[in-house]
Amino acid sequence: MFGKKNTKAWNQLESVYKHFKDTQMRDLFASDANRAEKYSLQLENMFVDYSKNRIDDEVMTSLFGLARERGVEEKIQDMFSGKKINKTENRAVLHIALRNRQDTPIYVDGRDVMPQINETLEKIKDFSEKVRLGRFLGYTGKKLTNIVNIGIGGSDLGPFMATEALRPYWAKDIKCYFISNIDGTSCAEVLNNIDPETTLFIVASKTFTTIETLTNAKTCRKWLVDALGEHAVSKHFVALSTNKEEVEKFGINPENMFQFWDFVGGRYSMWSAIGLIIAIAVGYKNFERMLEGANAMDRHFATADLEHNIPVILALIGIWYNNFYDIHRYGVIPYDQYLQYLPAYLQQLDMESNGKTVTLDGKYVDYATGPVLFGGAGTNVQHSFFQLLHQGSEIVPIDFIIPAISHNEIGNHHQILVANVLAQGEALMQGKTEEEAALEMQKAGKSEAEINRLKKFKSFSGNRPSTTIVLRKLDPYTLGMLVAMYEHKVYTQGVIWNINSFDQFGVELGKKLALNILPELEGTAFGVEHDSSTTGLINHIKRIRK
Ligand code: G6Q
Repeated sequence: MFGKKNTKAWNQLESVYKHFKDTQMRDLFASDANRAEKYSLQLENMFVDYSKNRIDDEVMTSLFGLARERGVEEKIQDMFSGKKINKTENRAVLHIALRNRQDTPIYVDGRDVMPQINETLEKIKDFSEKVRLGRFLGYTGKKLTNIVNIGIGGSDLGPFMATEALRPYWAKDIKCYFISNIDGTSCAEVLNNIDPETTLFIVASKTFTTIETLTNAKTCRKWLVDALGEHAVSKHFVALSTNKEEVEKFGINPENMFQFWDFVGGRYSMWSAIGLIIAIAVGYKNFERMLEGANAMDRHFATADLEHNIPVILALIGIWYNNFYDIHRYGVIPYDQYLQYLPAYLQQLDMESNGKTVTLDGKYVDYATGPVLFGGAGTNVQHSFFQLLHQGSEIVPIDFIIPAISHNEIGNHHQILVANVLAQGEALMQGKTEEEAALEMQKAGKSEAEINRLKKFKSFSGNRPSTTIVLRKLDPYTLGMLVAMYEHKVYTQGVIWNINSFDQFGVELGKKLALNILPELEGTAFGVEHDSSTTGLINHIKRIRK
């Protein structure tokens, strides 16, 4: 049984931590001219510099020891061979099969899953091309140029993030919209701006039972039927789901349904039919390039030794902070406006996957698991929460992501952007001592008294970790690599923590309670027992709405 106390590698890391913990990265850089080269890796057009982390050879060797002890190598193979690693739901976890460009067979319960995956890909190709070329038209014969994805969680965040990330590749005449929130505003703000004759609704729901998605889809269906009549539905609605029965019940022709399977988790599903809107927006070829990029990362993850394995290394560095430095926060800052929704996407990927406290053996963990992840696009966030990153009492390890070439090389914008991301990493690592701050003020002609008054405020502790990921350019292939890298990082951490990264029971309780409260708000149920706060809030809101 895995518990931190009874593993050799964990104990080894604890003793390494004791003598290493106060080591300053500044000193490590000063004493080793090759540090950056040693702690960076290149995979195709992605370069990962992890040298600005609190690590040295002994730390890394001990971390690799932990990974080996925890069976990371075998567990990677288990995923790729279709084993049912989602043990609580007894499912295989095969997002890697969705982008298995080699088309090698992958068996689940003795059945190769590749033929059905390829069949759906063909269907996505065929349909996305027809829409783009105006061969699949709306009911009144007009081209479908407004594409609306209705979905939530894993059926929204991935396609939304990727579609936005690949905006430069959008067909000129196509506009994409996303309706996710049950808040009527989400529907209203889209429907107010589109024309039913030119709108295609994609209802994306693995289960086809999610209240938000079904309510939004019903509202959109009614809006369309009111404008064009019931017969128009089959020309304006398609469904992405595993649940044919519910799709039919909802009133979408099963011919307009794109299938996926229970071995694809919601937050891992943008590579499947859930990615249909991406394919329509950027074209099937580009969608395929995204799959190819992810596949390149998959092959790297499955075959590189741990010491050269990017997702594994990032996972281990995360473990080092989380479990030894007791740093349970983590930031992702893309310096690319097109990647502005990546942090929100990764928030789900990481926090829903590894926000668990029960091990695969059904015991409570005695160590920290998934960290709190947040982020936003640079340079904007430099002007908001970066103050805390530089001088706050919390240490927050950061992933910086920057493409070397921009899609919009206007004047020197991109050079300024690059200068900023590199400066942030440098500043976090180097910091500024009180003496350095004093010297600076002296040079600027400040008085002794003023220098003494201000030098603490103007000093930076430094030794704050970051990893810098440089992409050649944000294209579909590279986006695929990047996202797959994070998926595998999350899995590796889940393996080390001995938790199931692929279930999400934690989101169930609130959903159930909402179903209890709804009839009370609607006035069809009374006297349901709650705590006094919940009862008070229900009554307060009912009074206002009367
Ligand atoms: C993701 C989760 C969750 C799910 C949504 C939507 O891994 O399972 O975010 O994607 O709850 O579910 P449906 O696709 O079934 O509507």
